[in-house]
Amino acid sequence: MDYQNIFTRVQIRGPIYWGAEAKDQGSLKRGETSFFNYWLGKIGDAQIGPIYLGVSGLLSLVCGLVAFEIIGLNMLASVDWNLKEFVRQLFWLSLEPPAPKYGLSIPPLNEGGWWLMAGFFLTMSILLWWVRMYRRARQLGMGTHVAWAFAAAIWLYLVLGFFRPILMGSWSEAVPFGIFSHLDWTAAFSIRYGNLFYNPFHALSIVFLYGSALLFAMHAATILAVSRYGGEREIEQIVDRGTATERAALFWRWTMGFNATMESIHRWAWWFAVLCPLTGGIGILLTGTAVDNWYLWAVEHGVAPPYPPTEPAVLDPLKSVGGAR
Ligand code: 07D
Ligand code: 07D
Repeated sequence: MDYQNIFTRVQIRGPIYWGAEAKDQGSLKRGETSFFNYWLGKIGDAQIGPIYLGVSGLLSLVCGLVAFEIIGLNMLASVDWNLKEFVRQLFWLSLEPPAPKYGLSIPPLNEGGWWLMAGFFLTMSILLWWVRMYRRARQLGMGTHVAWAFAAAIWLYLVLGFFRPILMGSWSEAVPFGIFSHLDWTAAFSIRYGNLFYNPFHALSIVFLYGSALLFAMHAATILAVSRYGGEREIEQIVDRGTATERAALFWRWTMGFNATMESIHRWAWWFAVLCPLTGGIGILLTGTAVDNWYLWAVEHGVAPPYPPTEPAVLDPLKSVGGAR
């Protein structure tokens, strides 16, 4: 039978492995519990743990829980503490940022104060989790690539909810906490600033988003296709090109004349993933601060054609008297 290795998972069970020696144990000792799970072994390593719960990890979980509670309880309050309605309307419920009249000041709790507090704790939680990623990698003598990739996502998150609202002078500019409400915010943002498709950084972000998916598919498919020759043992294949690498490389030279290397493909993947939120964050930061209408910006720069001349002329509605800011 032909071995294709798409759904097949080879599950290997050795004795529990405690991991490489770390330089030191950090603020709290690494956990001493470990066990096997058959079903998780179907998609990854069957060994669960030992887990490390350091100070930054613990604080991050606490802050995350506080944010989650604030959001959840506010949502529950918004349906009059009715659990059934809470579940039924969950995706439509939302904790909204303060109204524009409050600017960057601290509003009353039920007029955006809870939103500000939830945002603070969520941000603390995310930043502390970043510290955990960074410190665990250093202790294992690894590079800090994961932490820096995570930082790129945090950059977009901070632009959306912190840096841009501050530049605009109002928390009301930030994203609400809610499943559909944050989608509404996204759609409204695009319309308010003249269609985000004309924002070149949005376009770049999409390039890297689609590019990430393409690279992920190409890389994963290539490695799975040569796993029968040991292709997934990538490190060995970097220092000593085996027959798996030779075949994979030749496949791409045959089909497109050029191949990445066992090492460089990961650099491609890392940069594509990182550049998606990095360019996106630049695009959002420019919106409303430097550029008020991306369509008109595109017309001005010869990217988009202007509307055909009409009588009376089409004016930017936001520049007319009473246009919303
Ligand atoms: C698969 C890894 C697992 C992560 C998951 C997300 C929460 C939220 C809600 C407490 C790929 C866990 C979700 C913790 C709990 C509350 C109220 C990652 C994987 C499963 N979005 N967005 C989603 C966030 C923004 C947009 C889904 C977060 C911007 C669009 C999920 C942020 C804009 C669509 C979600 C954030 C935007 C979504 C699935 C932060 C522009 C969808 C996410 C912190 C970038 C999709 C109903 C996913 C959907 C979706 C979370 C920001 C646009 C709820 C945490 C403001 C157009 N977003 N989003 O799988 O189905 O990510 O929405 O910035 O279509 Mg979003
Ligand atoms: C959200 C980074 C923050 C996340 C963090 C994770 C937790 C969860 C979980 C315990 C995703 C924290 C995690 C708290 C804990 C557990 C389980 C990254 C995030 C730190 N767009 N658009 C993008 C497309 C349109 C709009 C990017 C496509 C319309 C706005 C991406 C289309 C309008 C914004 C993208 C399309 C519009 C974006 C996001 C097509 C709406 C942004 C990249 C085909 C009508 C964001 C510059 C990303 C951005 C963004 C794709 C259309 C609005 C490339 C494909 C025209 C307002 N859009 N978009 O990595 O950066 O997100 O824009 O139509 O802000 Mg868009």
